[in-house]
Amino acid sequence: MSERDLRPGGREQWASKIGFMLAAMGSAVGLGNIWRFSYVAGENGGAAFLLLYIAIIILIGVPIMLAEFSIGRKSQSDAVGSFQKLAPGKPWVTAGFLGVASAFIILSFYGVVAGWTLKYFVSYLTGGLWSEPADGYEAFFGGFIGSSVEPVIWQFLFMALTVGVVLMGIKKGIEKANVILMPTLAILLIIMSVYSLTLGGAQEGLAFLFAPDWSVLAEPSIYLAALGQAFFSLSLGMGALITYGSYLSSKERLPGATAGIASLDTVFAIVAGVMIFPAVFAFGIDPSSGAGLVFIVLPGIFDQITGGMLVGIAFFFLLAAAGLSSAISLLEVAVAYFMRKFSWTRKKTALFIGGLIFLLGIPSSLSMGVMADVTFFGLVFMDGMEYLSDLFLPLGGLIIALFVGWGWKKAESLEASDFGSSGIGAFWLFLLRFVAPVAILLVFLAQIGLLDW
Ligand code: LEU
Repeated sequence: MSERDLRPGGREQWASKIGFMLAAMGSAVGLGNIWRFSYVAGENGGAAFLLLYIAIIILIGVPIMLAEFSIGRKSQSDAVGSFQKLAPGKPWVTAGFLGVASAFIILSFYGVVAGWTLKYFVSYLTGGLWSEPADGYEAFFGGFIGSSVEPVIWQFLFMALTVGVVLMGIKKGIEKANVILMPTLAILLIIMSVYSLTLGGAQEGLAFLFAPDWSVLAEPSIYLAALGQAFFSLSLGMGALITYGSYLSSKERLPGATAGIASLDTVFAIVAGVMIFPAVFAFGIDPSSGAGLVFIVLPGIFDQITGGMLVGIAFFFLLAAAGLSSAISLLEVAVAYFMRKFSWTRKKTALFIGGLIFLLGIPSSLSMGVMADVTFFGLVFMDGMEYLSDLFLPLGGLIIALFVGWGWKKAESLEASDFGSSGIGAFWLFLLRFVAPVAILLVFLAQIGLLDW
């Protein structure tokens, strides 16, 4: 890094506005849009879930995303340091600690799933998946994730890549990687969606995704699932966007960036749905079959396409890359915090924290096999970690909304967000002060069964 990249205080900055946008989009778009969105939507009834999800994005997700960017840019510090700087001695810093904890929790299992995508990429590359395995794609996937050693090796490789990029620093590492990969992934997803629609399950698949069966809304758990997925997919409540915002200079316009990032992320998820669900029905798979959905359905699609192995190579490469740009943002949360806290070098911090998170992820990987009987809250380890993130992220978001809505002076919030005195700024504050907190609280109450309807 050259001298010019550092400001007084020695922190880095994005090289350009587009670099920031791409990195934030890279954080948002990842396995969450494809792997997690499709299986959570599949488990929660499809279309009604999607509408609930979109409503949450607009009313809760977008306002909180802008709040996170505003906090980060204003404080020019990491997730914890931001609150300590902006509101010293106040309890708001809880949101920062929750963010760092969430980054650990999420990256631990995210690395496992991203490792699966690496395995699939390499299997396509080397011919292992060019034709359907003798006992089918489902058994292949089950056999792979259920084994003890191999998935952990892939998880290790993925974590090593993540650490490698974070080691290089935000500009050289994080900013560069996203420029080519993201648009390519978008194009491939669209092509695959169009193809998926020709497989014979188009009508059922589209109906599942777009024709709501409202009765599923009577199930209280759908609300936490949609809220948790919205936070996960937009990278909210985990400190990532505070941290990325802190590498911004004050020249940028935050509301436009926020709207762009949130829309893109949502479009990615919907296109992924259009790619997956028609194929799910064409192949007679149960949409609620869980976390393996894309790993079972997509190879089925590639199998039908002439030259499908090439598409398979490209797709799993891009999926792993999208996962990498998200994983980087998670690791950066923890690295930025510990670097400042203990005055460690970036290198030492990235290696140490990355190693710790890798170890924390091993039980998640094993919970697909030898540890399948070990449960907490009635869930296997990996599902338990996901459930914990469904709780932590909105909780962090709630505190952030209250902090910017009530903890800051109105003029301060409006200035930090670039809204100035515009009417839309007042509406944003209204969402942060009332709508988002009340909605999040209601979802929590519904989840613990205190809300009866
Ligand atoms: N937003 C990312 C995704 O959708 C995940 C996050 C945990 C960094 O994959």
